[in-house]
Amino acid sequence: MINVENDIAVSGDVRVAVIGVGGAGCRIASMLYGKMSRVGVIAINTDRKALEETSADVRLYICKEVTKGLGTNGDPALGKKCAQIHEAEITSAVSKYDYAYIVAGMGGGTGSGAASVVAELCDRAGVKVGAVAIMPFSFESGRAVKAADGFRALHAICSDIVKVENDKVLSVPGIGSFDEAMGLLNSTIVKTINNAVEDSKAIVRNDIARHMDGSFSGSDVVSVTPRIAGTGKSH
Ligand SMILES: Nc1nc2c(ncn2[C@@H]2O[C@H](COP(=O)(O)OP(=O)(O)OP(=O)(O)O)[C@@H](O)[C@H]2O)c(=O)[nH]1
Ligand SMILES: [Mg+2]
Repeated sequence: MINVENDIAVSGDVRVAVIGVGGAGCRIASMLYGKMSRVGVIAINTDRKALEETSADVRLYICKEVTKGLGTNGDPALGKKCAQIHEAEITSAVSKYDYAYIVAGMGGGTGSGAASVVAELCDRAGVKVGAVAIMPFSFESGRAVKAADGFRALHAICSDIVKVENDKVLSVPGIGSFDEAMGLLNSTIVKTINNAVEDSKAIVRNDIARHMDGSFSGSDVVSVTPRIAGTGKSH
């Protein structure tokens, strides 16, 4: 067995990006910005104002021609089209990384439609890609089917995907307000991504190691199921 830590010193740092797509994704991206060492934050949105309020290393506005800067108003086909129109910029932003972690809310238009396009562009650029998909509350009417479709499209590209069910927070005892519920959800998602990023670094290291030594048997990225009250992962 070779020493992975020594090899990474030779191979250089693993470059990881977190990519927030849509309103929820960009909110989480902002929360992570500046909090993780040597991790790039990319924010992608169809909503110009929300994007301007997002903290990130790179902010990609998609796209004036189609949405007039106001988001997709819940239309995943529009979200998908906007990401496709901006394919070149997205590819250029992601391609300097080894691993990207996409975070997006499902059930609206931008996250549901654009996240899988972003994942595919990462994949095509040779960037390993994982995702956190935030599923809507069941009381948000008309979102379940769009969310399920968006999740399926994303999962088709990312085997490494964490599904966060917003609904789960409703059964956490002692939550007094909606803001408190969102705060708990978002801080849990931030911790989950932090853990995932660390895992990703290890996984990419393992991959590098595997290329360098055929006997190395590092496992590939696994499919994970979230536990909303913690940051642990069950396989
Ligand atoms: N946990 C969490 N969920 C959120 C947050 N904001 C939105 N969501 C969830 O994510 C789903 C999608 O919402 P957005 O991310 O705002 O939608 P979008 O991708 O910007 O789509 P459009 O605005 O329709 O173009 C919502 O139905 C909510 O359930 C957030 O800050 N935290
Ligand atoms: Mg939006």
